[in-house]
Amino acid sequence: IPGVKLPDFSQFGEVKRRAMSRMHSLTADSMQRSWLNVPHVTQFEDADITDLEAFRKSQKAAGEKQGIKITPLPFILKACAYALREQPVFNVSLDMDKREVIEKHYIHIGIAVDTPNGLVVPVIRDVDKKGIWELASEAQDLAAKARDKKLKPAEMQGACFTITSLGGIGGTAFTPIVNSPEVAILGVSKASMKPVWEGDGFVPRLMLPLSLSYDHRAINGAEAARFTTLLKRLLEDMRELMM
Ligand code: CAO
Repeated sequence: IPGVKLPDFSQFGEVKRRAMSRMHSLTADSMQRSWLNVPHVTQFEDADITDLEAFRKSQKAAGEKQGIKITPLPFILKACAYALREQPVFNVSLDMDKREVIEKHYIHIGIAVDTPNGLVVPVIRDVDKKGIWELASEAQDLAAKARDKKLKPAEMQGACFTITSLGGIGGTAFTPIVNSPEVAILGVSKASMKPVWEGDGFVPRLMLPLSLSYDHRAINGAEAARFTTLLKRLLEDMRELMM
């Protein structure tokens, strides 16, 4: 592709050049690789997490006793693991050279962590086999390690799917870039109170915006809509996860 030609910026004002960090450089390459190789589509959904949030808040004190901060993230991890199991077409990679689909029979999920040095994606292994406390604790430990630059390479490898949550920051929706060779990524934005029609009137409900970007070579729009619909159902009523 044609490169972007840089003008001499100093003709417009004062400038300073600095070297990219290694992490910045690697992230830039991998973003461009995914963006150019993967035909992206993003599917949006809002999940009503009013009940889930009430439950989460009721568990906060119990979490503090164990030194675990419980956020919506472990619940979203659990719901994604269930959805990946239900819809295995999301748990594949494509080998386009051999025209093969590689199915994965494990569920490891990456979580994007914002650090002062850039974006890092540690991986939680076997999410389907872990409970909410374990997932909350592991996410918290991995995020802390990421921020302290203490992650080992193996802790950043092997993800089947990624969750990128900007929910603690803000925004109503975004279109994440698939972390190729994975074929889908879930973006989570900040939950907010919205009026929801309930048959005879509007009621205030806490709505969580979800943005699922996927590789359209591996996944069709109908499958993506089924995936986000399932995630919505699970986040609105987690009882299905216990069955
Ligand atoms: N809606 C509303 N509030 C939310 C929320 C959401 N979707 N998600 C988290 N929150 C709340 C949490 O509950 C917490 O509030 P309380 O202390 O009152 O419970 C607060 O926001 C901060 O949460 P957090 O960000 O510390 O924790 P987390 O588990 O939600 O996220 C992590 C952890 C590591 C994903 C996050 O810190 C992070 O780094 N996010 C950025 C990821 C990123 O940069 N993505 C972009 C990648 S592409 O450039």
